[in-house]
Amino acid sequence: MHRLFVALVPPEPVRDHLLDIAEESEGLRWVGEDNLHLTLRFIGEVERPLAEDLAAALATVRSPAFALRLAGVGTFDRRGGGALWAAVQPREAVAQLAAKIDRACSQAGLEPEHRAFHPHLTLARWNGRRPGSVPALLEQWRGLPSDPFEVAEFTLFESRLSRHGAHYEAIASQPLV
Ligand code: 2AM
Repeated sequence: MHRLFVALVPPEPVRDHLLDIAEESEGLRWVGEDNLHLTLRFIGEVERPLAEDLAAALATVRSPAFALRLAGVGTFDRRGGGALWAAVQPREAVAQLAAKIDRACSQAGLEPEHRAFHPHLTLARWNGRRPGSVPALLEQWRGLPSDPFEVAEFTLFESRLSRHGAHYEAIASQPLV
């Protein structure tokens, strides 16, 4: 089985900027710079033939390149833990791309995604209760100044779990034109 998802990877200066203050807070597991991404479509576990059909369908997606910028931070509280994430603007551009990718996944045989799309870049996670450092991080990053950056491709990733945590391997990238 292959655990797949489709995502955007922001350029390196943006990833550096996002993780600049990572080491200053306790109780959070920061996402490694190589793992920072914005998920466009979570696929989950699929068998090899479907993975190949998905890759082929994603290679047919035609969508324009667009500019995004970071737009503040927020938190999710989930079962047993939570996450700190960065938002992006304009959300419409990224939502349109996600919708095209979802259609391609449906053509390859997946059920359409019924959950609402909440574009975000997960920055850090925690287990259990929210660490005391989170309110200060939210305050500090409220404005999260960022120049626009160009989104010129999207990538099909395979997530592999190891003793050291999740590692995301790029399977194929599709240019946006
Ligand atoms: P997250 O960043 O909000 O945790 C690889 O695991 C990517 O897929 C991450 O971006 C993760 O989102 C997302 N992901 C993992 N499990 C998911 C699920 N069940 N539904 C939607 N997205 C998921």
